[in-house]
Amino acid sequence: MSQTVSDFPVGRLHRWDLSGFKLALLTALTAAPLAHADAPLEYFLHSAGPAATPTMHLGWGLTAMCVAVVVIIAVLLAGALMRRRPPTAERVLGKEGGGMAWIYIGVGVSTVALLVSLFYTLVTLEAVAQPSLTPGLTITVTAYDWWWKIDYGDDTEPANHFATANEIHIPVGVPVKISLKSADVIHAFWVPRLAGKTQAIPGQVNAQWIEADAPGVYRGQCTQFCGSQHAHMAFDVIAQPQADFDAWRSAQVRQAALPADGQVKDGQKIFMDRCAGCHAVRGSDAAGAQAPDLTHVGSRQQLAAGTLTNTPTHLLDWIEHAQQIKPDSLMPSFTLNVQDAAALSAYLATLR
Ligand code: HEC
Ligand SMILES: [Cu+2]
Repeated sequence: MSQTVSDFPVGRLHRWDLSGFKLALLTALTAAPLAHADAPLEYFLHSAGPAATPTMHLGWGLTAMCVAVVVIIAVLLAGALMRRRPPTAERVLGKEGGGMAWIYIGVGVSTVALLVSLFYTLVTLEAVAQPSLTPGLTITVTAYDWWWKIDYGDDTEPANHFATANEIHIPVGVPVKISLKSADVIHAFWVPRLAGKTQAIPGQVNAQWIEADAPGVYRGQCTQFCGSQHAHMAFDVIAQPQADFDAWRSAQVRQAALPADGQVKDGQKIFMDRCAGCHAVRGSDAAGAQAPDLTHVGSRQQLAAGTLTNTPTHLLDWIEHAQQIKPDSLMPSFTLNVQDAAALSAYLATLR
């Protein structure tokens, strides 16, 4: 039997379209977390280290339980709404029976579900409290309005002590202890893929540990509202193979080179006049302590706590327009003539 165009089941075609759409939506929803497995963002649905994995499993588990509760209640509610009832005249109060059973079931299931989630939460807290190995490396992180100071080593070992800003390097597969302080107000340190949140409280030293399973850049963010630029208080954790980490560390320990040529010398003079009160450059007389250490600023990927990518243009933009780029930040905007801007840029370019 031949089929003409008008016989074609349009209705069914329509339904096919819809199910294709649903399939695409479902695929997108389930694939999204996988596609983002390597995203360098605050992507908390895929953990990247043992301090975060138990918490992530707990999160998925509690979410699944909540979804199950909502679905079961929705089904029961739909069943109750669609159930046939006797005519009004025949309804007798209290005689139907069976109602109490649902109450016992509801209270019983809720009690079990809450106890299981309490127990699971306690087990998770215990699992992430301490790393399995004693951390070989301690990094002191101090939160400032609105940036992060990162200290490696301390004054007991001046030769190995250096400070950087908004960029934490760690070796892969090694637990690292974070000693957390605040210089002003309460902030919170959070690298979603590596560990839970920890507050940075003035006058107190809190501890957290992080460990990355694989090399990569893991984004962190202040998660306690700390003033107008709270949202621009990000940082990167860069996990590297041990050899790369050691190379990075020995490059950071080095002091800045002495300026050789004329323009760089002019730039350094401008820096000493206008910047050194706040910023330090090790190997020079600049020893300001209330702003990021700039000894190796050129080696960093971001400027001003994740606000700008670190390029020579952005660097000069930042110096001339800090108050427009990050209003209220504790760095003033500077007016520089073309010559001074070029000299300062030339000097800063040597700090890498
Ligand atoms: C009054 C103190 C002060 C002075 C003076 C000052 N800065 Fe800053 N600077 C800061 C603070 C505070 C920050 C951190 C701002 C933030 O991210 O919120 C900063 C950030 C920076 C950064 C970004 C560093 C990073 O790793 O993110 C650069 C580069 C910089 N300043 C360069 C300069 C230069 C060059 C001068 C002189 C022309 C200068 N600053 C003068 C306080 C100062
Ligand atoms: Cu903050």
